[in-house]
Amino acid sequence: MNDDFVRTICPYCGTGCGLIMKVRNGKVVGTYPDREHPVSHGTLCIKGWCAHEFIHHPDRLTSPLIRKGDSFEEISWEEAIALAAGRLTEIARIHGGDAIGGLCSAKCTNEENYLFQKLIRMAFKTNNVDHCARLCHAPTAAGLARTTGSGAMTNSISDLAGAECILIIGSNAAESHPVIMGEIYRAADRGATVIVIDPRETAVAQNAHLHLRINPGTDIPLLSGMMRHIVDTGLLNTRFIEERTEGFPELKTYLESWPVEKVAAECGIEGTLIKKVAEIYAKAKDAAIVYCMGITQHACGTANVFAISNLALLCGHVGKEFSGIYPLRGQNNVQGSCDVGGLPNVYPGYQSVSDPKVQDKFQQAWGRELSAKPGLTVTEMIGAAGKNIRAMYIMAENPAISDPDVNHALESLGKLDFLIVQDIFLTETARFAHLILPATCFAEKTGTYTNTERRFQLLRKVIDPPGQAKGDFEILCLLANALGLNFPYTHPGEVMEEIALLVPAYGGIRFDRLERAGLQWPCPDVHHPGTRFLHKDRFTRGRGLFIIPEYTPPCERPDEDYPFYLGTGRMFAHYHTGTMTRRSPFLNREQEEPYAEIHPDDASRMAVKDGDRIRITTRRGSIVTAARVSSKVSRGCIFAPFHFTEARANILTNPVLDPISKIPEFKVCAAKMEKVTNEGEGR
Ligand SMILES: Nc1nc2c(c(=O)[nH]1)N[C@H]1C(S)=C(S)[C@@H](COP(=O)(O)OP(=O)(O)OC[C@H]3O[C@@H](n4cnc5c(=O)[nH]c(N)nc54)[C@H](O)[C@@H]3O)O[C@H]1N2
Ligand SMILES: Nc1nc2c(c(=O)[nH]1)N[C@H]1C(S)=C(S)[C@@H](COP(=O)(O)OP(=O)(O)OC[C@H]3O[C@@H](n4cnc5c(=O)[nH]c(N)nc54)[C@H](O)[C@@H]3O)O[C@H]1N2
Ligand code: SF4
Ligand SMILES: [Mo]
Repeated sequence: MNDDFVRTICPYCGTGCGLIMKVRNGKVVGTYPDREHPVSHGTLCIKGWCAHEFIHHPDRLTSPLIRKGDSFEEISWEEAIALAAGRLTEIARIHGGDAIGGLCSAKCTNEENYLFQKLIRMAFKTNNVDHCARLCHAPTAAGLARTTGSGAMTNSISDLAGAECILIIGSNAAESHPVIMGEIYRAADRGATVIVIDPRETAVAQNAHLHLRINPGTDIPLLSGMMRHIVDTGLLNTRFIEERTEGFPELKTYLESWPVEKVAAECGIEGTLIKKVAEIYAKAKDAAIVYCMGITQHACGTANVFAISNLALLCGHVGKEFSGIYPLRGQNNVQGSCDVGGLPNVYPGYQSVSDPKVQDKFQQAWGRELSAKPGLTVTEMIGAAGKNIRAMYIMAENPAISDPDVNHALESLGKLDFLIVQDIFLTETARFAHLILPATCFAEKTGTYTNTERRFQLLRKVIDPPGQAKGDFEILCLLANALGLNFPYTHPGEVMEEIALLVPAYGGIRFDRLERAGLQWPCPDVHHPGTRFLHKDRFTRGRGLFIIPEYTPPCERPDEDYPFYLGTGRMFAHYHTGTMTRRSPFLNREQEEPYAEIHPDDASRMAVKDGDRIRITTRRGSIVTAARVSSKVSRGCIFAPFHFTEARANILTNPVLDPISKIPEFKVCAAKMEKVTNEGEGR
């Protein structure tokens, strides 16, 4: 029997590890690590090893489906595309183009996302296009763009191994980015000090030199206290501040309001420890700050990012090989989907939709009149569904589980005049659709993903799609042409060439240059080797800017009625809304059921034992789940992963938004809990 082996890229997280997929008789039967891959060097995490397991699942969508009452019926592609184009055109004619909203996807390729935003912008003259980056690193994009000029991770993953100090803030990399965690452990083996700032005792924290178990949502006081101590003890990098930054005097004045004693009380951390950590970071020759959702998913998410950027600038720990700011990007292609314009305020390459020169450039290139008005974000579109938004086109997102205050979101989705969902499975969101389009998964398509270190990588087609399923690329071209746009593309490489023409930083990206190790942007021309780290001699915006991080404590704090802090996030075996990992037998065996972690003292007060059922309630709703009694969470705190449809954590979460980036406060809200004694109750 002849097996084929095809090199490709992992479809899960933004690390972008290299996979080798083993094919037998047209089926993928195994996944192996790629030893020659520039990021993963022959390692994978458990999700990567299992990446083939959901591909041939019998639940895969294989035909377009149309809603008939409460069920769905198969229709042909011709009918499906004609219906989609006809209904969208009609709704735009009656209500205007701004009544249409589109969600593109960090799971799809750069080329697919480029086509998606081009389709929405051209066909409906609206900028209502956004995706899950809004729920993720929107504060990073907004924050770092203002302070440095670029919202991306400054350095490469391999640079971590050279740092002397690694400060990990609000990232559970051991479960969320395990291969990057491996790089951090390598640095520790070489003598680096690893410091973790996280309210939970995560696996990352357990293996760190120091763990600051802060009160949820108090990162700004903590980072300000550290900076204050660095300034007071003269450990700041005066030369770097003078030569490369602006705004320091204002920051210095602001820091006066954060004496270490006040910070200690707010964060629940001893002053001596805050000072010690500040000194280790400031004195290190090279130091990295790694952060993730514990920083961004707050109503002060962008201010949190300002605080991180300030700390790095204060010590000159950026713009160097082994020092930098590492926002670990979440989805396999969330860096790329933002880069190629899947956002409501910018065209590809972060070029503002409201800049007349930019608008003119894209009107010329695409040959249509475009809107200068920034569009709505994910949460705004779903909030306006059935009101200003009459129709939505959702490609590879599952907001019915991933959006905050999801009961409310579902009510809105149900009010749309027309909803198209394009997915590989019949998701909870697809159940609300009028039309479902069956797409191909990562193993059935060609294109590029951009990982967290800005590396364009080639995704290779491994096998043919199931049944009638079509690639997102092909579906977008069919729909665009039916809408009267001319999308003549036959291969994603042609789209990449179009992107390269419109975005100077990707000018040198070509498919044939990506074969071996990919290319890291900026890569302005076809001879450029790509860029390993940013801001070397000057920041993208010129000087690095200190911005005062206004502190707002969590919007809901525990009170008599809701005495607990509830936080939500991830666990190692599952991925987001579970569509893929929960259909992977091996991963599902690791964790089959929903659960929430509660502290042993809280458990014993309520006579709850491990595995007992508890009801968690917030001002939005309740879920019933199994208690996992664990001192990983602090007393008075609950942690619930959001992967489980039968106990949706997002029924509970607070939809309050960060005013700058509009990310919801997924990481903190107030909750109460009780033991469920009657099994039939509360389901
Ligand atoms: N297994 C797995 N891996 C994934 C994903 C997945 O679903 N499953 N998703 C991918 C995606 S899209 C993303 S965005 C990343 C997310 O990766 P992470 O951000 O690492 O994951 P989370 O579990 O959301 O949250 C990280 C940590 O933030 C901490 N935290 C909560 N509140 C605070 C706070 O106020 N301050 C601080 N300092 N910390 C806080 C939590 O305790 C938690 O340990 O993971 C990616 N990788
Ligand atoms: N409570 C809480 N909520 C959160 C978070 C949290 O920490 N706490 N984190 C937020 C974050 S950081 C993120 S990134 C979001 C993620 O939220 P979503 O993006 O909504 O979640 P996913 O499950 O990744 O959805 C991807 C969908 O794409 C489908 N799919 C996969 N590959 C393909 C493909 O190639 N083509 C097509 N057409 N479909 C495909 C999958 O089946 C799935 O339905 O969740 C957010 N929600
Ligand atoms: S670390 Fe991320 S990219 Fe690498 S194998 Fe695991 S899920 Fe895939
Ligand atoms: Mo994310």
